[in-house]
Amino acid sequence: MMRRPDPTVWGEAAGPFTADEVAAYDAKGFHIEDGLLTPAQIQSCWTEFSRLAVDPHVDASGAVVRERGSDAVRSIFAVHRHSPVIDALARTPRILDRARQILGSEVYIHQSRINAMPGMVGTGFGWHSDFETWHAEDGLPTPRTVSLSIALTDNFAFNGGLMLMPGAHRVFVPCVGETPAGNFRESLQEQKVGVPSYDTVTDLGLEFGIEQFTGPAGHALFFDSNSMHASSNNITPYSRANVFLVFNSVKNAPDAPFGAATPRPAHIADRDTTPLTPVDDTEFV
Ligand code: 6CS
Ligand code: FE
Repeated sequence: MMRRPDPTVWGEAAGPFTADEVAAYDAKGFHIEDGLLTPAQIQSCWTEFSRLAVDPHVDASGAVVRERGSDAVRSIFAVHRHSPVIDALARTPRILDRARQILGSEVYIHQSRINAMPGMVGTGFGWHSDFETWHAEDGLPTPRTVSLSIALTDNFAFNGGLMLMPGAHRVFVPCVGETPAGNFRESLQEQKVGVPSYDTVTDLGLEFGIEQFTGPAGHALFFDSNSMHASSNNITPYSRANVFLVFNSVKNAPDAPFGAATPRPAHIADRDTTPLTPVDDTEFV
């Protein structure tokens, strides 16, 4: 394990976050924003999710990942490409300006997805840092990247809500093992390569503790790309779905992968670094 040499908050750009919120994000590696979306906006996103989940064109593009051994949808990728509603969502000032404020520059979308955690059958994600994968497999040079997870359904402590280790984003955990060709086909269902050992997770958990993102639909979690996080299986009848948008700094454009032979497909790791331009807040309803 090594101390992260890079900042978490890049500079002192102005934006919607208060100084206290920025300081807490810097220290913990995440921030929960209550009521980021209105009920009507949540409904718009949900309608898009329902539409994309059965769109044969989206399925044929490879963007739909299903639960292992089941037809249940686990994730739909590149939703900002497939849905004008999600595209506008990412560019609403209350979201875009927060990403710019943290990263201190213009930003673009490195990855977008809707993660579904269907009731009874949804399976979680083991402990990992996203940056590990985005560095090794996608070639992002530094963790100048912020993720946003917006709850489209209520997130309870018991339906697979995201757990994070506050402060662990300041530690980088290099993971053992080579990246097999086409690793993403397996890792998006269950990640086995690029994850820390049980001993490492135990050490980090004892040092930093665990907090969980819970709250009603519309609540949102901003978190650092090197945050250590995981989710449990959803064995409850209450399905959980979140929109997940990853903003990368245009000053952190992807290079060749640092630990894989070939970059992942564009629907998983977008290489178009054109800065996002804002939309009028009222355009996204
Ligand atoms: O592959 C990705 O980009 C994301 N998904 C997984 C399962 N692990 C790394 C990262 O969070
Ligand atoms: Fe993750």
